[in-house]
Amino acid sequence: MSSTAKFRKLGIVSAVAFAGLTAANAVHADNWRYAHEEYEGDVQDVYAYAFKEYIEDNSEHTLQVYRFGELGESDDIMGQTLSGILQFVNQSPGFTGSLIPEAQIFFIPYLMPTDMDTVVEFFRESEAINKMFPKLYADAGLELLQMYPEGEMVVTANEPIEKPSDFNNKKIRVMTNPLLSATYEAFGATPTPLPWGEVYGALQTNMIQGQENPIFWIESGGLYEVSPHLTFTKHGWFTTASMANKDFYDGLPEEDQQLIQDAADYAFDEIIVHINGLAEKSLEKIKEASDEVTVTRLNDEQIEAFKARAPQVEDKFIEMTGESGKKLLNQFKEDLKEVQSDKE
Ligand code: 6CS
Repeated sequence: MSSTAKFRKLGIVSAVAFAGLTAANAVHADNWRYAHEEYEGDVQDVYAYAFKEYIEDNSEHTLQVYRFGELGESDDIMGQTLSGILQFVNQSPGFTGSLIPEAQIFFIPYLMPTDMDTVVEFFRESEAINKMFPKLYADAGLELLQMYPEGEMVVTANEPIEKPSDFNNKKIRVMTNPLLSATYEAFGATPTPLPWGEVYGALQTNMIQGQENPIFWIESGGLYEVSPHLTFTKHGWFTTASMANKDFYDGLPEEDQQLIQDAADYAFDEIIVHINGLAEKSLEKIKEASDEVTVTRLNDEQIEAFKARAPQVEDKFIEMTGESGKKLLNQFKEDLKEVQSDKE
């Protein structure tokens, strides 16, 4: 073969190899879809964009983020994830509780501590969160990536709430899981389960007289405009979770699974920084925006009156979840004891 012919052949071989490599890269560069339940700049959005940043900085993949309303309500984005239209979803146990009853554990009042350092350590270290929940989510077709806190729950109502009887004859909106209804029943209210999209209008038209949410959401969703009396009851934290469709996740190469886990860890760390001081800043914004708002912080004695009603909700949780819920609750309590003793 002449040298020109040799070079021509080498050129063809390289072109084929290059085309092959490009094809391999192209196959590997996917565009994944991720939906969450909140608006621009809210906690779940900050988490989603940190997750996206990590994925895009460390791979050829891209991530498209959809916010609240772009693809429907929380239950819609979960349905789309389970059917494989979306690869990732962020849904809060407040809604997932109707699919995975054990996820309702976050609605047993006064189970979680309210001080942020303890809560954060609990999410990082807890065996119930990091070992038991992934199995429960897997049984529902979901790869649980991260559970994380968004903020302390605060009640808003048409009047300040100081004692359980102040809840009498008030319809209080709850997310759509039955245990949260049991909590508000125990507190003396009439629980009204509603998807997020209906809450502002229902408060505005007095179809409901109150609701609960973390302060940043009360500010960003403008809830204080239509429900101006804020009460810090210290009964729980708003928790949420990021997850993937399990079939999609299981079908990925190990390298991509690791990338996703690392992205979830990265986003968790970003969120812990983001929520530090967020409630205080949001409360300041609310006070600046409205003269009507009142803030009630229950004292220990007032809290006791609500706390005394928690055991009946715990019983209800066991009734709804059986052995599996009992085991989870025991582990949850053990994990909490451990992080609390670390803090002493
Ligand atoms: O109350 C709700 O339904 C909403 N609350 C928050 C903090 N995030 C999303 C959720 O849908």
